[in-house]
Amino acid sequence: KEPPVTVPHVDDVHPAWLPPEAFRAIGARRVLVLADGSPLSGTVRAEVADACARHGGAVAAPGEPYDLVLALASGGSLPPEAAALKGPELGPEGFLLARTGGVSAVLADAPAGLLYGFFAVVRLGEAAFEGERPAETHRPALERRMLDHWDNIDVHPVMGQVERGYSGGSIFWRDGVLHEDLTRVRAYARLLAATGVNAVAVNNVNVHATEARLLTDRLDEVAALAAEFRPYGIRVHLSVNFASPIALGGLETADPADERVRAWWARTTERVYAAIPDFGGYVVKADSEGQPGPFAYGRDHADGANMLADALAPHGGVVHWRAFVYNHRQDWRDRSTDRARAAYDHFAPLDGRFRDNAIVQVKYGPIDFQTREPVSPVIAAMPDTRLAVELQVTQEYTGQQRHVCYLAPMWSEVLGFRFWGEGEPAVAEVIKSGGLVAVSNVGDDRYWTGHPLAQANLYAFGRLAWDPGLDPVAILDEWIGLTFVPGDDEGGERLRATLHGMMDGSWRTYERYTAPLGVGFMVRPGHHYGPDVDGYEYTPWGTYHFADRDGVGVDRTRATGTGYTGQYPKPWSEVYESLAECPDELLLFFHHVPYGHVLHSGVTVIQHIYDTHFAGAEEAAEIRALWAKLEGDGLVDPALHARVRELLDEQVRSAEEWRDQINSYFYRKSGVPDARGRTIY
Ligand code: GCW
Repeated sequence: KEPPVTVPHVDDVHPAWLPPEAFRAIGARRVLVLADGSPLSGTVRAEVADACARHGGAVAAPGEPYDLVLALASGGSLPPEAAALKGPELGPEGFLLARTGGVSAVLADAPAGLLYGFFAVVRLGEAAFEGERPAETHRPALERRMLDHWDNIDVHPVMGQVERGYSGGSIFWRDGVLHEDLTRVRAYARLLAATGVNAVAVNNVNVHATEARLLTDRLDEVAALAAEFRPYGIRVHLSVNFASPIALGGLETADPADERVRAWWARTTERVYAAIPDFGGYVVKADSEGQPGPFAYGRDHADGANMLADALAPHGGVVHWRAFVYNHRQDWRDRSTDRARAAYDHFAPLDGRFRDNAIVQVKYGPIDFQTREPVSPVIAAMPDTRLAVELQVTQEYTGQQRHVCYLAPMWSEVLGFRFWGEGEPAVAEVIKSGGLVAVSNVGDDRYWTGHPLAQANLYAFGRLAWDPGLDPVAILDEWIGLTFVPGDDEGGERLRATLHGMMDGSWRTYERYTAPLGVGFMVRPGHHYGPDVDGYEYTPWGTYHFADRDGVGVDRTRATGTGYTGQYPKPWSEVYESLAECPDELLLFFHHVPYGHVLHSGVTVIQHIYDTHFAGAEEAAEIRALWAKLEGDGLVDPALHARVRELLDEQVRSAEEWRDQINSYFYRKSGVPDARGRTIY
């Protein structure tokens, strides 16, 4: 039997969007919980008790009066407010929320729904206890809402402990062992549950020697982490190395068709489930950037994924098989190879061949988490496959948590993109059964995410995965309310307005001062921070811009280029193919154009480059100025204010560096001066 849940509170760590004050509305009231003996119900009871103990309310005993009731619909003697709500099926995670006759009610079919309903009331705060509220049904749009950690146990000589991590070390491991005190992991699980996340993969998809052993002799560490996530409804997944049968099993092959290999995976997986009965499954990066995979044995990715799916199926697990497969050793002289084509070319022909419990996990764009990419055509090409889309909450290419860059507007565009045109399904509908995955931005930093404002990206990811239709600005407003608890007075209004002013448009600001018009990259090779226009131009990585004295951009048309536009269904295959119709923001992703080419906006490409780079750097300075005005007025914690101020100095410096390098580069290539005569070097 599980020990009773205690609500985790960690000293010296920022509470993110769950500060004690966020629980005031609930905690100051009388709350009745009618649930079962499950661990998740225990969590709901513990949360209610914790909030009430802190804010002077009370856990109501049956028969006592109450202001809020949280009830399982299956419960025998429902009070009238809850009984009246009974009706639609809510599913394993859904809930109903209503308020009638002075009582607020949450009704759920299962304990997870009750937990999500509890956090919905937390989000509403006082509003949950005002007036009347007609019954609203809430169900997650996507079955699995998952964060992938790129954490290593050891500190990798090049990538550090957390690959592409900008928030310190891992919250799971330190000095080669699991953290002794895992309260922080529990607190993380709680934060995630409050956004709706229900799955976490704990280790890097580049599975090095030490981390490979999490599957076998270090499995107890995964079990210990699962025990922290479980009380908040989150299942743990593990990244595994495709060659494990060789490295860990003593076999000489990892061929998915070899019976000994299949038997090894079956046995190993059985042991995993013996230790972690609710284990989620495996995540695999195969035949990608040096990771082993099925190609070595003349097999394809369906063969590889299905082998693991078969090992997991008897236990109800899934394999997330990543579609990020491309040749990272291409010859830059070879114009016929286009990295953007790779995932589709490898995976689209395999549609229909994947098992039901194999999920193909596709990065949102065809290249690699750039600030602006078209949506990956793989998502439209595999109707008979469960697909998950992968986003990057960690800001590898979007400012590395030194720049303010609120990414929800971009994610919302991706999720709302309609491959088959207006009136046809959006991406969010295509991935219903596969889910949404993102690389986490969390580390052992005091603020969890390095940049305190980068917490908003983590929060927004969970909220969008639950409901892709939410408005990113409204999500941000919710996050501000929970995190900073601004009052209804002038100060509170000012704080809210300042954060919106800094963050609402910050993704577009970042886009303006970095690589122009969807061409991508132009970052320093290796660490990927800051500008280096030609850094990747003559490398094997397949990320080129092809700028010369006459023009810039990648010709991906069917007519004269790599043919990538042909991977889209209509209307987009035509829209992207057409120089006249291609949206400005993606022009250089699809076309190579002369500098004098006139955009829909009416300016030439070269003038657009100058204008946006001057504007972007200016906007970065405005963001800093907004924050500076809050200094010393007591609206935000001084330590948090100082951390953000320092980072904003770096953002402004970096934005100016981007502006000057990009502008100088294109001025020198093209010889075309800025129409407005501003300083270019
Ligand atoms: O964006 C790239 C990163 C790699 C990462 C890879 C991937 C985990 O630069 O660090 O490796 O993508 O997604 O597999």
